[in-house]
Parts: sequence; structure tokens; C-alpha cells
Amino acid sequence: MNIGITCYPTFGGSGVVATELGKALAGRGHTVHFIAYALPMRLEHMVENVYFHEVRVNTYPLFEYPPYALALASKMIDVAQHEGLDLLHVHYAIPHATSAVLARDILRAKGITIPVVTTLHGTDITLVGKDPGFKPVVEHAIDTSDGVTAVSDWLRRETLDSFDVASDVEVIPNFVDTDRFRRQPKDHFRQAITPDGERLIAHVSNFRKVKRAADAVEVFARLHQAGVWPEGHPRHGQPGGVKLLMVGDGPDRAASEAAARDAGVWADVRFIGKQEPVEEILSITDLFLMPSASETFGLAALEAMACDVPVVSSDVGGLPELNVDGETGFLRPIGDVGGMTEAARTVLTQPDLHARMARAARRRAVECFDIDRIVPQYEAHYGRVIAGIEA
Ligand code: GMT
Repeated sequence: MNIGITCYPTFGGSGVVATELGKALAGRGHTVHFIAYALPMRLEHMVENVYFHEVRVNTYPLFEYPPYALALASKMIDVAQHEGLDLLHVHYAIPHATSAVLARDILRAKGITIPVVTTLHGTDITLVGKDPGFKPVVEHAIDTSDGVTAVSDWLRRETLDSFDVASDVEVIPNFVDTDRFRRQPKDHFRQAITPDGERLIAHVSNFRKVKRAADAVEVFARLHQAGVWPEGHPRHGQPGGVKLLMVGDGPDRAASEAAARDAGVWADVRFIGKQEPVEEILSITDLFLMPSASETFGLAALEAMACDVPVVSSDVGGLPELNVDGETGFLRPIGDVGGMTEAARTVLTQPDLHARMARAARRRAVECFDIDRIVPQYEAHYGRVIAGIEA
């Protein structure tokens, strides 16, 4: 198949999923054309059968808000016509689904048939999509897409509850390449960060408000204050014994840094910004914290699980479909910093439990969310959509 994929190319789960999907589809013999305003961030190396088409928006003094959605639709039309696309697959409804539906309708008037598949990821439904300033347009784009998928069962239900749409929404969960995301020996790196054998916690996010990054700092500060040095260690009973890596960047980074300074734990927290490859960081991590206020799936947690890292997360959205409470980690209510601290302490101070959860996390990633299980589900979805519009 010849597939056009549009996504947000910068850091963020939907862009990661779209890019990894495109690369995997290319590896399975399809041709993939990415259409976006910048090169998707995980498309760092040249991949056979993958092309990139940059969307440029003309600036004009009249445009206080450059009309990206229209420039994107025009580029989709251009690529569909000249590259002979079979299908357009857009990730994140706003504005991608609307641009794709517009492009499809314009192409239809020219006698070209090209179906649109929209994958819903998260705030395109839960937050931004429900905003009255967007809702009717999002509703229309979902309803008139030829195929709609959601990354968790929770998101599917949320979409059908919140929007007046007749379309079927198929759940195709997010995935991870468990060959790439696996625990690698990185002892020298680990030694540099935790020279005294401290336990290492990681939080990876785009530091938007919804991620509650300051809660991760607060959980860490409470653990640090009480101390998690193991029995028999000369510092057992003293504060410390744990370090925190804050990975990523975004609007709440400065506030999270301030929280670490205010809590007096700055020396044991490293804010390392956006990083690739993240699997190297996860390979030295003992525990992953995801205290989000909303999370339709939690791709960053899945990547950690694939690297043998148990997860303490909030009990919200699609996270229970990924992180099994008491098995791969723990789930606690949003904002329950005390509960998350206790859960983290339990995992970090009981080596047998930690090892069991680490194994269970990896197993769940491999058995339920491996790339080779999930990508064929997209291929099958494309096949049904194409057959549906040809019928
Ligand atoms: O909704 C967002 O915040 C944007 C989106 C993204 O592009 O980062 O994140 C969502 O999609 C990811 C990939 O499907 C999911 O793993 C995240 O859980 C989801 N984020 C939220 O729901 C907050």
C-alpha cells in the first residue's frame, strides 16, 4: 500500500506512535509518505520506502493566525495526486482529521478516491476536542472519517460518550518495539549517576500541566527525606538512597525545578531535557513515575515496562489497561502523592517484589503491546476501510 501519514512531528506520544508505525509499515513492504510541518522526531535515519513532505504555510500580513490546516490539506492533495496514495492516516484529530477530510472531498471532485483513517490519541478528545471552540469541527471530522481508531478502550468509550458520532471506533492499542526497548547493560552510565548504589527513579514527559511533573518531584522528595538505603548499607536509616531523572521539556519544567529546589533535593535530581535514545536511560532506571491527571494510554510507561521498569502511575484513563495494579507496578488516585510515595517505597525496598514486577512489566509489554502484534491490526483496519469504500 502507498500510505500518507500526518502527525505532530515534535516530542509527544502521538508523533512517536505515528512515526514508529510508518517505519514498521515501510519495513513490511508498504511505501509511507509523512506529511507534516517538520521531520518527525523519530525519523532520524533514512529508512527505505519512507518519504517526507514538508508543509509550508505562507505568511501574509493579513494572517494573524497562519492557516496551517488549509496548507496541510493542500499538501495532502498534492501528495495524494502525485504519489498515488491509497489512504491517508492522520494521528491526533485537531486539525489533521479536518484537513484530511477536506483533502479527500476535494480529491473526490477530481475523480480520485482516497479514504481517511483518523487515530484519536488523547487531548484531541479529552481536553482540546471538548472545547466548544473545536467540538463541532472535531465531531464532523470523526464522523466523516472512513475509519476511526482509538489507542485504548477507555478513549473509545470517552469518544462515544462525549461526541455525537455514528462511526465505529476500533481500539488499536499503542505498541513498542521490544527488540529495541529492552534492558541493556549500561553499568558505566549507571555508576556515574548513582555512584553509591542509590535507586534510580525516572519521569519522562512533555512537562505539560496534565503530566503533574511536580507530583513526581514531591513523591521523590518524600522518599528521599525518609531514606531508602537498604538494610546493611552504612547509611541505612539516613535520608537519601535515591535519585531522580526528569527527562523531557515543556511548560512546567521550571516549576518542577523550583519544587526540587524548595524541597531541598536539588542535588539528587537531574533535569536532563529531551533525550534520545530514551531506552538507554530506561535501562538504568528502577522505577518509572507517571502521576498524570489524564492519560489515554501512557506510551512512556509502556516503553519503561519494556525495559524491565515497574511503574507507579495514577489510576486514570487508559492506564489501568496498561499498568496492572500489584503486578507490573501500582496505580493510585490522581494527586495521591502519599499513596504513590508508599507504593514507590514498597517497590524500591523489596528486591524480590521489584524483580517480580520488572519481569511482569516486560512480559506484559512483549505479550500484549509488541510492535509485531499491533502493526498488523492497522494493516487489517486499512484493508477493511479500503474494501468498505470500494463496495
Ligand atoms: O493528548 C496528548 O497529550 C497528546 C498526545 C501526544 O501526542 O503526546 O498524547 C496522548 O497520546 C499518546 C500516544 O497515543 C498516549 O500514550 C498519551 O497517553 C496521550 N496523552 C494524554 O492522554 C494526556
